[in-house]
Amino acid sequence: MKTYRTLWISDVHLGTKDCQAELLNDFLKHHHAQKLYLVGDIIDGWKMQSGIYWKKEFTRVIRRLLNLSKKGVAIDYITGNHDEFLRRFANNRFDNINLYNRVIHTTADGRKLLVIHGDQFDSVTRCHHWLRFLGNKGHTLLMALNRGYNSLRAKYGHGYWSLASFLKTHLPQAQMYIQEYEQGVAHAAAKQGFDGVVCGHIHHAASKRIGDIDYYNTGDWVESCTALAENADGTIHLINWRTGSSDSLTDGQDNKAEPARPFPQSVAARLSGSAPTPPDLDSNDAAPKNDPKIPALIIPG
Ligand SMILES: [Mn+2]
Repeated sequence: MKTYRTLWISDVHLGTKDCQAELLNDFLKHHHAQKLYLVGDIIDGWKMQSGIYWKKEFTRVIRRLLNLSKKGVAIDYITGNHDEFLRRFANNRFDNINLYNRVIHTTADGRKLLVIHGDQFDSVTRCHHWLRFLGNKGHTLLMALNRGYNSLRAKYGHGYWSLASFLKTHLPQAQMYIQEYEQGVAHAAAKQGFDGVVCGHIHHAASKRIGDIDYYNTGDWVESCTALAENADGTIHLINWRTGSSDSLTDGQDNKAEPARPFPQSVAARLSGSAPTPPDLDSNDAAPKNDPKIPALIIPG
């Protein structure tokens, strides 16, 4: 059992076939923290509207979380767009779990991090066609293909191979989307005076520096099975429970500082709030302003 000061997980998507609840239960069994942030899309309310899919493992995840909170683990549930039905209840306490739309975390080394699901930043990317394509039917199809392919692989003794992350690293539009999203989030966090940001939403785990901002993305429990962990000294690293690896911000070649790139003027204007549709960052309880028809499970995996 490893003990941390803080753990962050997001994008579990309980209620969907691709949710890796078994791996998450196993992860929660082996990792302990004083504080646990659930950074949105834990329960997939959107998918449930088109029929309930529920497994015992999903109940086990919920029971485990409730048990942790009873045992004194402070749990903050940050709402996401797939569990946006919870947004109207933000700033309330359920059992021992606090519900927020965004929250500020102060690390042991004194950094102020904005913790937010991240769908609020969808408007900063210009790749909306890509978003729409992979958002609903495209994503469902992709994950079905991925499941079929991996069950074949398992049959012949091969390990898990992610079609989604293959596409993500090979399709320039996907790479562009991720980069614009990360830059947009970092830009907005810097504008508001934060030292860093923890988000999820795009199912692409990261722990890196963008300009002056520490950018952390929790990843997901659909494919990557990743979590962020803060040590007693305030350092934060990624844990990959599928591969068993862990990366810290200060080592590993992926963690080199990335310069904050100049923004297209229209995007910069929106982020600074001078245009009519700034990302919803200034209130704890406002509903998301982006088109709810654009699903948020954008870049799978
Ligand atoms: Mn999301």
